Formats: sequence, structure tokens, C-alpha cells
Amino acid sequence: MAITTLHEFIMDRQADFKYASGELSRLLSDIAIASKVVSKDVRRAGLMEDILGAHGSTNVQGEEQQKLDVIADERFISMFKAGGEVCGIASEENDDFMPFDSEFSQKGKYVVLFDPLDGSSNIDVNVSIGTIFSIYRRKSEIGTKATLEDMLQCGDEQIAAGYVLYGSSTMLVYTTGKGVNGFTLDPSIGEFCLSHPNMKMPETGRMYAMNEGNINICESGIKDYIETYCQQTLEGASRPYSGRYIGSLVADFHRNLIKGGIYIYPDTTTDPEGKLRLLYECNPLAFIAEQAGGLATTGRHRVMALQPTRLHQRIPFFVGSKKMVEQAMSFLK
Ligand code: P6P
Repeated sequence: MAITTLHEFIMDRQADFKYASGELSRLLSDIAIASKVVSKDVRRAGLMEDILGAHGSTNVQGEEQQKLDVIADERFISMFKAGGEVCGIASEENDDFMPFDSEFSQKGKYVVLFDPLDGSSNIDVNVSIGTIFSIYRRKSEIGTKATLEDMLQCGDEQIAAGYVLYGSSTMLVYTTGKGVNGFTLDPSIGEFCLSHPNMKMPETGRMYAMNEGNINICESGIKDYIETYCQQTLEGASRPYSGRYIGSLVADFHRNLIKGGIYIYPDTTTDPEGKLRLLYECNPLAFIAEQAGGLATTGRHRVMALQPTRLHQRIPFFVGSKKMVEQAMSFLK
């Protein structure tokens, strides 16, 4: 079977963009290169005591940073600075957004918001983790410093979005608004190769992903959905749904994209706004979900319609197969 590398695929699809002059293609290629480097780091984390464990600091979320969080963050930022397509970034690991200082970067047309390593509590126990990224055209004038307004754009304005899953294999899945395509890293040639063309999320499924430890500290409609719907043998079924919760959003999302399913992280008494971040977790995955025929809401509103107000704002997140998200939402008052 002929191999299509990510680079070839991006070049072939460049014609999808009117006035495409190659910047987005180069940016996507830069993300792929940084992802290969992070994948190498992740896969030998256990062998490098200086890379495992806590970094000894906490991020703006108050979460203890893992060394690999910080390393991955630095890898992506240095790639964006070197590429020239990006004028600034926002990342889970950085308190404030980061407008790039060089004249070279300030000519960049794009901003990238990303979570360099999501699920990093799983690093030390060898469970899948992921990178999530969201790309916007800047609103500020080219040649100037990126602004907060460049970062706080509505999810519907995304030019591209995707994730890298450092799982049993390393995969990069992305969309530019023309469908979703998945690429698997072939370490023997160091290339991401097209393995999942034109991905479509099954409109229903039989797996639900939720931290059920939260079942009694979130709104009762969710408990009703889980207990009276997911955990019952419904008409025509031979058994209830299966619970599958990996503790890494990217891994749960990717499984649901392929097999069908729903991921729910609601607002709780401990996380009254929800836990997941709108800008660099929910919006990019919402773009992928919708492009694949799925749905992403807060339980009440479509994620990509929300106007962000804060860089690290959190929202409740219901994402996955369209019919399953709609079904779960019907249980909310
Ligand atoms: P909890 C990882 O920190 C993350 O952001 C997602 O990847 C994951 O689904 C969720 O939080 C896990 O959170 O509260 O269930 O441990």
C-alpha cells in the first residue's frame, strides 16, 4: 500500500485554502516535528530519572508540574519561535499568554493555544498521554506583538486543531475544517503516515468515560443518566454500557472517535466551573468532534459558540457521539 506521509498530505491539501501561501502547512509540519521530539522524550521517560517525576513547581492551575510537562512545553514553544508562522502562544503550563518578541515572529499570522502534555499524572505509570493544540489567525496587525484578544477567540474561529496521542503508538489527528485525518508515527522512518483517513465518529456507542468518583458531587441529572441509562440493559441490548475512563482526555476522546462513546467531565462542588480548559482542551477537541460528526457541549451550550473571557477558564465538557451527548443532555434539568 502506498504510504502518504503527513508532509505529503499537508502539501496536497494546501489547495484547500484560498490564498494559501504555505504558512499553515509549515506550521502544521512544525507541530508534527515537535510532536516527534516529545514522543521520543515520553517513550524513554522511565529511563531518564532527570525527566520523570515532579518538576518541583506548580502551574497556574495549581497543579504540580511534571518535568515532562515543562520539557514538552519548551519543545513546542521553541519550535513555534523558530518557525516564524506564530506570533504568540498560550499554554496550560504558562500563567500568561506569550507574545513573541522577535521581529521575525511578529510577522507570524497565527497564534497557537495548546496543552503540551495532558494527563501528565499518568506519565509515571506508563499510561497514554497527549498534546492538544488549537490554531487561530491573529486579530492584531501583522508586525506587532500578539495580544490577549488574539488568544480569546471563539472556538468557531479556529483555523485548525488537533491532538497527538502518545499511546501504544504515537498518532497525530487534526482538522482544518475539511474533515478529520489521523496519522501514525512510523518510528522506523520517523514519519507520521496517513493511517486513518476521513475519520467519522459513530453517532452512537456503548462506552462512557467519566470519573464516577464525582457522581455525588455533580448535578443529579448526570447520576440519573449514568445509573438509569448507561448502567441498565436497554431494550434491544444484551448488556449495559461499558465504563472506560483512562484519566487522559486525549486517550478517552480518541477511543470514542473510533468506537463511539461519550466523555463527561461536569462541573462539581470541587470544580464549580468544570475542570477542563476551554481554550486548549475543549475547543480543539470540539472542532475535531464536530468535523467527525460528533457533538461537544457544556451540557447546555455548544462549546465552540462560547466567547472566552479568561485564558485558563474551565467549562463542563460533554463530548463524543452525537446521539449519546444529546441523550445525556436530556437528563439535565
Ligand atoms: P480526574 C488530566 O489532568 C485531565 O485534564 C484529563 O486529561 C482527564 O480526563 C481528567 O483531567 C482527569 O481528571 O479529576 O478524573 O483525575
